[in-house]
Amino acid sequence: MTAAAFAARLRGMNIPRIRDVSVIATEPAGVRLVIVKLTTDQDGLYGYGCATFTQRADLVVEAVNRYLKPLLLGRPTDGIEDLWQAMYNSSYWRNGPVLNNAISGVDQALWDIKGRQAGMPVYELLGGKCRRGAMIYSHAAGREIPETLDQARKIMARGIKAVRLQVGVPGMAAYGAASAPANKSTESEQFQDPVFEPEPYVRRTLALFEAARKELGQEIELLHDVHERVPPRLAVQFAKDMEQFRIFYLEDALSPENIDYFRQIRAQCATPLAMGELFNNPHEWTNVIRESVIDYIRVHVSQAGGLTPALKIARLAEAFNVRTAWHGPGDVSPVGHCANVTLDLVCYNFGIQEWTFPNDAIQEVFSGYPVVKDGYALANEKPGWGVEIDEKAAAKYPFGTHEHTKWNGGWGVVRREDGTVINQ
Ligand code: GCO
Ligand code: MG
Repeated sequence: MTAAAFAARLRGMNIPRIRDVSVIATEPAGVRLVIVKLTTDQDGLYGYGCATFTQRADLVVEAVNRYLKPLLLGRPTDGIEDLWQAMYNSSYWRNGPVLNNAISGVDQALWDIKGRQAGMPVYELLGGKCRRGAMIYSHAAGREIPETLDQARKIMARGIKAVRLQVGVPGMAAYGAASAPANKSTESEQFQDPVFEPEPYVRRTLALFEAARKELGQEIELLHDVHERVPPRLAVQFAKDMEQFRIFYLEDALSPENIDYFRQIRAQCATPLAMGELFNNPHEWTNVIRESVIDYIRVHVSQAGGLTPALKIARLAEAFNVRTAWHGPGDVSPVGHCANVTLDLVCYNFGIQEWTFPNDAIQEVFSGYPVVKDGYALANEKPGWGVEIDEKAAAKYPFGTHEHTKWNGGWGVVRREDGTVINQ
């Protein structure tokens, strides 16, 4: 569009209204992604938002179609905060993962529309960049320690400056790493599930970081994700034992139910702590930020309800010297990764950005996946998020069998040796 056309567009721009709300449900990389598309009454003006809660993706699709769509049709798109509050309060009960993700899809699409209208990337609407790129980290995982370290070397060879290390525990389920087939806990049917024991996992992880520092050196930034799988008392000791390796951060040392224990970890060691991907409720992130008992807030942006609340979280965190490290695994859509990078670039208290590189199928469905150069993720310079979605291609990757409905699918049931289900 010519500059004159833009200028004409900007002067007395008439306010678009929502003509359609649709959902793109696709899994080009075998992980279920949910994107909301808002189409306005102005020709060619639409926006996309990430609403990905991969374990209950179908429910998010229903929440958008059955509740948010009727609420929003015909509404003007210009008041983003106003619409966000209306959606958030319209269910009376709130702060749950399904509705928050549905709201995020609409919220991020409204920001995309605003950027497309203005002819600017969303980061410009938020005041522009305060860094040229966002330092990323990538995942290295293996069944055995040498395998994890080999993966880490490959990541470092690509100029990436930070690596998350995870390793399997022989004979046990160790989420986030390739594990040997986990032994079944007992002969009785009820307890026939993979076993995970915290102490062997902790010993194994300490050995992993011992070897990593010896073989990879001191410069590389190392991270680890506990996935809230050890009892709080052990988490305190584990964080203390990890201090010697001077890691970038230890993530999810506690489950959301046990975040008060962060005070004890904080009082006993200097290991940097990250938490937040499982948070839904403002009281979860507000308390750990206000007390500065963590160093990095790791919220899954769509889980908090989108860009609008994430901006509030980032600003709150800045006041308490907590830095951002937005959740960025494979179960965040390319639109969500753009929202992450936007936040990374505009917020002063950026920490690090978890990164997932797209496979060919993702690139076939989504254009505009943020580019990584020398270990830094760069924003799209196109209006809005800068993402376009080929919906025909997306339809080639429909939601497959619901592994999340299988007893040991997705985030399956894992038990202690004695048969107790592990959730923290
Ligand atoms: C991370 C997360 C993932 C989650 C996954 C769950 O830090 O990237 O912990 O490993 O387990 O996003 O669906
Ligand atoms: Mg995690």
